[in-house]
Amino acid sequence: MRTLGLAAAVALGSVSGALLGYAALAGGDKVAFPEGFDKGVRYATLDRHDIKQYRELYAAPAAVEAVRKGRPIPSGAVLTLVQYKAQLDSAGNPIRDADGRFRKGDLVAYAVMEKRDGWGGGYSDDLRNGEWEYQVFGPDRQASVTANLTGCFQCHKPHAGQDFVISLASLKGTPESAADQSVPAPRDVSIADFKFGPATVVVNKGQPVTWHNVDTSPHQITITGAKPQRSSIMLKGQTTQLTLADAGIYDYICSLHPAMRGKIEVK
Ligand code: HEC
Ligand SMILES: [Cu+2]
Repeated sequence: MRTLGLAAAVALGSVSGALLGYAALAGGDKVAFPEGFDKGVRYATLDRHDIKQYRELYAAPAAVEAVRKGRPIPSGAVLTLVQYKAQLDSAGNPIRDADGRFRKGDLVAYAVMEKRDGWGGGYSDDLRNGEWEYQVFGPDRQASVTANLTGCFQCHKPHAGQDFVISLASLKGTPESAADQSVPAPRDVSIADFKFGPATVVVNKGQPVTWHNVDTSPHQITITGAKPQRSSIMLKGQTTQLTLADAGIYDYICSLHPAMRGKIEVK
């Protein structure tokens, strides 16, 4: 009985392996767990209100420096996005620390993207993300067997103009000293269920505000008042940024759904 079970498992394994190979989507197997990722630069820390997660993003100094200086991201770059549950209060709302940031709860997963010369050739043009491959690792640091890696390619694809990265791209043109803010000010807004979260975001002059649209509906940011500005339209999964040069409090709406309102405080 035992032997039979083992034989069946082996046979099943080889069948699914063959299927993956056929679909040419086994590219994630090229990505190994990024041992020592936390020795690199933590280039961003994010609160994701929409999914109640706290996230830390890491990369090697060379990749961060390349983006700062407007150079291409080098081959061999590995970006590690560590996802944690936010700690919740009894009402199910994220608990915040003194700086207004979410508190780190249980580790959920490591999402990794890695770029190497010659990678990516196996994908169709409508899916390919340059030379990047994606993988997800569980808290045990083993590759996930359930992750939808095609979804990674689809959602990062609209960011082709900035080599498929989103948070890392916002470092372009920033000085090195900005890297060391281990806990940068919250300046990321999620759009979920036709709401901006947080409703008020605080940034420094010249520091971009980033909106992530996780709704199925498109949205577009319009800053109203004396110095109007309008962002690009974000489809599901897309991100947009606006930068304000002067201190003040700015109201904004979604131009497609004007009942959606938010505020930006520029210091
Ligand atoms: C719904 C759209 C969406 C999907 C699907 C998605 N991502 Fe992302 N990804 C983002 C956004 C938005 C960011 C910016 C940071 C954030 O919001 O957490 C990001 C950032 C990243 C980063 C950090 C790079 C950077 O932008 O600086 C990595 C690594 C990453 N994603 C890996 C993955 C992997 C692996 C998958 C597939 C399992 C995946 N992503 C699927 C939207 C997506
Ligand atoms: Cu809208």
